Amino acid sequence: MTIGTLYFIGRGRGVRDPKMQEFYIITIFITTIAAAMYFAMATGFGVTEVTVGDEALTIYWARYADWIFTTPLLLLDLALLAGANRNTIATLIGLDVFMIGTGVIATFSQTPATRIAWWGVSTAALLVLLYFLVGTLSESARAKSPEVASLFGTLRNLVIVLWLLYPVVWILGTEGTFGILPLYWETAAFMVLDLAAKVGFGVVLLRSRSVLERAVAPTAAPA
Ligand code: RET
Repeated sequence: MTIGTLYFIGRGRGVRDPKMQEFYIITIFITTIAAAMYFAMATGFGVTEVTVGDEALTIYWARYADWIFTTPLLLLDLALLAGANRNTIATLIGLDVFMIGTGVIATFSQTPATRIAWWGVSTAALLVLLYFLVGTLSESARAKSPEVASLFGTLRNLVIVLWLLYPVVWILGTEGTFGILPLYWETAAFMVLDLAAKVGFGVVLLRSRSVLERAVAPTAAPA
């Protein structure tokens, strides 16, 4: 995450257009927050236990502290690329904070049934959010330019595939209480997902300066 941050800082050097700078600033914050939260988890700060029945679950709560800030920032990157309006941005971020918030309730609930019920609520919010990405946001991206629409399409597909895997890892992992995926493998899976969803996403987004220039160029007023 730190290497990703340094790479994005390097790529952003010399960018003078304030609208273009927004993409770099947002993306740099995403990996900076993640690097800090991973450091917290590695040093034992971001970890606690929750008792479910007679079992003590190890909870890495710093993950959720990371996601509550980084997932809205990822969506903001996508929304700025697509040229979405304020209402669309607010709806997306609202759904996202609701998703992570209810995911936190799921994580700290003390019975398997309530944990799974809140997981269901959170997953439903994720599905509605992805529906907005496919519908409203893709439509705004198409109205920009073919290059912007194509970059948006790549990032949107990356988000759909990766984000859908988070609830799967959660429910199969220790949090789901089914005990299918041991903590070690769950941790490894979240790490790979986090790297791909943050650093991978940022590399693709910031790869082409010319596409970002097109994204921030004012679109012609409709006749
Ligand atoms: C939880 C558990 C409950 C159900 C759902 C979840 C979704 C989490 C997601 C996280 C995305 C994180 C990203 C991080 C960094 O880049 C909270 C695991 C739906 C979608 C993209």
